Amino acid sequence: MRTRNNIRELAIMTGEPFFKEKLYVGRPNIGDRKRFMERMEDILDRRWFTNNGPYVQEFEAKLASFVGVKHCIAMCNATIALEIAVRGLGLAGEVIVPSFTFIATAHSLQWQGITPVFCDIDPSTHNLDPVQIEKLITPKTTGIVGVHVWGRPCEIEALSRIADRHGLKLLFDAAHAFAGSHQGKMIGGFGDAEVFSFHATKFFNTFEGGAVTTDNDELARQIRLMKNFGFAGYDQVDFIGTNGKMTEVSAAMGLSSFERLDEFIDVNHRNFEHYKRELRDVPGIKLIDYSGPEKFNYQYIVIEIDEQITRIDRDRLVEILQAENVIARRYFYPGCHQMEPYHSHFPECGVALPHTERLVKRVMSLPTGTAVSLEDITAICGIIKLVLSNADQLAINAVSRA
Ligand code: T4K
Repeated sequence: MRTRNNIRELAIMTGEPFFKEKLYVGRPNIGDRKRFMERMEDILDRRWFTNNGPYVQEFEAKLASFVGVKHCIAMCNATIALEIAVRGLGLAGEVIVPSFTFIATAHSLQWQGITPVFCDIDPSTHNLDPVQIEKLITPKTTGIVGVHVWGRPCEIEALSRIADRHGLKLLFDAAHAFAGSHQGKMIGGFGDAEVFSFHATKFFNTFEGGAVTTDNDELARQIRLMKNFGFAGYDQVDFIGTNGKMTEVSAAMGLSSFERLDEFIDVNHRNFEHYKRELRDVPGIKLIDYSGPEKFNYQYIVIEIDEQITRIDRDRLVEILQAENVIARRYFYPGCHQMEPYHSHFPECGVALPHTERLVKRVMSLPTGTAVSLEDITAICGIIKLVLSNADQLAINAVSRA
């Protein structure tokens, strides 16, 4: 098998990129093409493209049953789904969220004039630290948005207890967590509602898409109206709404992907186990684990770099990998609190987020999914090991050299 044997061969030095084609985090998985194309023909024949069409209805029913909830409302993406869920739950004032998340979690609040109050994470789980949440509750707090980062569930019971004790709403951003479980129950059925993303880069995609799942009948009724401008009938608007509808084409992709769900998860799992084997004995590299009796989708391969041990920092490693066409990503650098408008609103906020600040400098995501083979993973890990065993020569990055 082809490998890198010498640092002189690295693309960052004198060599050509190891991979001719770029390997991405989030290369879309594609379900059964034939079934998708058949559905496309159907859509064209029926001339029903959006507005709660038959494929959207079928998609919602399949997902509700899979997740084990009464209601699944499909949407055009998870960001709009979050915004609508936030509005449907009546959140206002201040809402507690992690900073260690994709910016959409915070924006879905700020977009509606609600202040996201950033809470630190537990460094061992990368999820909200319940102990820190309690310290941030004020008379203005109306809710908590927990994020199941990398698809690993938040401390759901602890968050639920805090929400109950303080009369707060509890929403989960489950963008990463479709097909996962917690204590034997599928993610999607916790809190007041949960929101999934089916963006192209998610292991289960509808091109763009998302959904709110809930067991709350009244909330579901409102969310359904809100995602369709508030229309309750042809000429009747009941309250303010937006356009969050999923198209038939997206639902057709979702149904075709759903038929291949097990296969996508098996490939992700296989890739994860291979990364785990390859990186097992590499000092200073910790692979985020998915273990235990629960279901996971294994869609994020995330490593933490302990620079004290590796003697090379995360950014330099990303730079070296990207030169080899391994497009590793620094999710979620630099943390929402360091991005605008939040950085200007709360310039000192980082002081209260020591674990977030530390983690955003240490983590990177590596390519996986059906577009990545075991040989690719062996080669990626081979490059990482070569770099680490020559860290002293490679540690200085282009900026420092200049
Ligand atoms: N909450 C959380 C916790 C989230 O992580 C997200 C989204 C959301 C909410 C909001 O969900 P949506 O509104 O998007 O449904 C990506 C995704 O765009 C985003 O959906 C995702 N999280 C986030 C973690 O990652 P970017 O800005 O890194 O995407 P981008 O365009 O760089 O894509 C990543 C790589 O994937 C590219 O380098 C190339 C490859 N790619 C991408 C697309 C779109 C392809 O190969 N084919 C494609 O079609 O955010």
